[in-house]
Amino acid sequence: MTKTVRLTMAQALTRFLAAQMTVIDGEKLPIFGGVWAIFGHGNVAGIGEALYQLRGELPTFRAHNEQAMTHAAIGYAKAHFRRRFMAATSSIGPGAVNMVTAAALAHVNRLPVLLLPGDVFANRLPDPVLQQAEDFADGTVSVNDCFRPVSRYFDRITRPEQIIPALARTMQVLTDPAECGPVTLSLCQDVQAEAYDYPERFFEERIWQVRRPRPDRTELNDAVAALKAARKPLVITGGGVLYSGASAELARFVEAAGIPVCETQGGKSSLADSHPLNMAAVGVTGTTAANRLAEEADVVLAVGTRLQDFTTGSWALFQNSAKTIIGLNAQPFDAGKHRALPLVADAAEGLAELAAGLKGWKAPASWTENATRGKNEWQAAAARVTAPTNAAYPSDAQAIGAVQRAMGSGVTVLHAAGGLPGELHKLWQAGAPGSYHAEYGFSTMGYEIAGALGAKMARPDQEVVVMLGDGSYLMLNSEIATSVMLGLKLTIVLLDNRGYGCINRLQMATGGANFNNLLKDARHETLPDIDFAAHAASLGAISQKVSSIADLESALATAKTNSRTTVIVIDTDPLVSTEAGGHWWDVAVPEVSARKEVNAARKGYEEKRRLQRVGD
Ligand SMILES: Cc1ncc(C[n+]2csc(CCOP(=O)(O)OP(=O)(O)O)c2C)c(N)n1
Ligand SMILES: [Mg+2]
Repeated sequence: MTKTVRLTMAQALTRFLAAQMTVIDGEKLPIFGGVWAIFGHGNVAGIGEALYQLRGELPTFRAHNEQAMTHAAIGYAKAHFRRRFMAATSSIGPGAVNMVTAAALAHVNRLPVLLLPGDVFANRLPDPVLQQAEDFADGTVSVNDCFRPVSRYFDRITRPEQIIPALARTMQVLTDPAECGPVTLSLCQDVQAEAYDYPERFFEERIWQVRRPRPDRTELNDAVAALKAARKPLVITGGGVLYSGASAELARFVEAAGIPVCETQGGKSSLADSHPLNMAAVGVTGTTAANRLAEEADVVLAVGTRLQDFTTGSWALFQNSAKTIIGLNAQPFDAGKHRALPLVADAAEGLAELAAGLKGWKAPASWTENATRGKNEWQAAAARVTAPTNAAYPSDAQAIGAVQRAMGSGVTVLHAAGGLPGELHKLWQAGAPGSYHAEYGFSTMGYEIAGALGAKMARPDQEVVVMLGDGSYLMLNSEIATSVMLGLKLTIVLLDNRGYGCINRLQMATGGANFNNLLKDARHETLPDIDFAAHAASLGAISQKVSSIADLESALATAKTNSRTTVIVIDTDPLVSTEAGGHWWDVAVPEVSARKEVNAARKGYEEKRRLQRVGD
């Protein structure tokens, strides 16, 4: 006879989550770091009661906004290289759909998070329950169907025993390097509270380890042959390198073969910035060192990258018409992009086997030397734009220089949207793998502070430095209060350029009038003069506004010694960005317009579009 235990579906769900473990550096740990929760009628009585029972083993954390708490869960998973993750539970209706943006963020970035929104009554008796949307034609639709396109796996739990297969599938998706992404289990609120006789074995402890698929022999032979024929090989590293923990294999591989490396936003810090073969950022926000090589490269080994448009310069960067791309990726969808030779494998395993296959083969010395020269030139250019200044309104680059000088490369720097991602991608000198935490897959304004809270939970002993603009701060700052409440200190550097600076620059570059981006160019009765330092202080942070780069550096030195979240605000210039490096990005310019600036921009646009590769 199967031994069973009578539990509600929510009690079974939480018990199961608490029993899932992983091993990191020899230490056995719960794979779920906890559950973020904002309660409402859709989850307080069901999952709320269950979480209370398990609060010792599966901690619950309260936040101020469902999107933000999901950002925190995602930041946690990313900072743990997807080895550990969190769940987030909301009520039904607005609480649930507040998580949809964050679900999309996790989906795009291939990051694991378990979403547990409450849903309408499965028994339909109270219909329409408070916050239920009514579809006139389809009784099975609820607002939680919005999660479907942004979940790797979606299920609606309408009977208590359904949670058994649903949780098995959940763990597959969350722990699989190829499938990894958000899972949504939409929990009908009556079913959360319904009991069932669950088999005891369902709650036995399980240990999950990273799966490391090795390459297929034919694919490996083809990739080795392509590399051996290369005269101008280049490696691009994406987030998959970090998630695989493949940095040491990467270094061994490129050092043995003398192949230069460049990094996507997600892949930055795969190698330390100081590594002589690291040309650093590639693409639209790339360095001249990386982009010059990318233009000429004849074999491009793309490791763990989605090859999104910022990496490929909207597919106009790699100009060598005879090039071959090798797609080393755990996910076949990515491995075969752009007619690549697919090499479906874990990054570390794939690199090790490629290194073995190359056996002493080396790239032509002139190509490697050319790369080193380019790196030196780039470093000189970067030093110029990040140097200290007395300017009243410093540039983002100058603020980055100050943060780098004050904090060094040992901190985790985190960012997501605005002008900073491009500047940091080009200019930040990353240290250890994962010390550069960019959410640039979805580039969500408002990821920064909440995501950093999750990153700090994952790495409590590290300084987590958030860099963000006034726009991102205003969009979602509430978790400053949570960081203070939980004693999770963040150092937040807020660059106030009084508006959406980067979009204003993009608007001008596409021939547009300055319109609706900077506050001064938006419809107003009174020009806002927002006191960010006072705002942050009201949420419990230590805060300060500084008026120079030198003051920023000394405020950061003090922030290092603070034990509470610290917000430092500095006014910056909205019009300046780093000219060195970079590449064209495809942003469609109107074909007809009454503005002559738009017409001129369209002409330039059409010329650039000719560089886009067609069919490869
Ligand atoms: C949620 C969201 N809405 C809109 C955008 C489009 N967007 C990208 S950057 C940006 C402006 C960001 O302003 P701010 O944070 O002040 O940074 P700045 O551009 O001034 O450096 C906007 C509106 C986005 N990325 N995310
Ligand atoms: Mg701004």
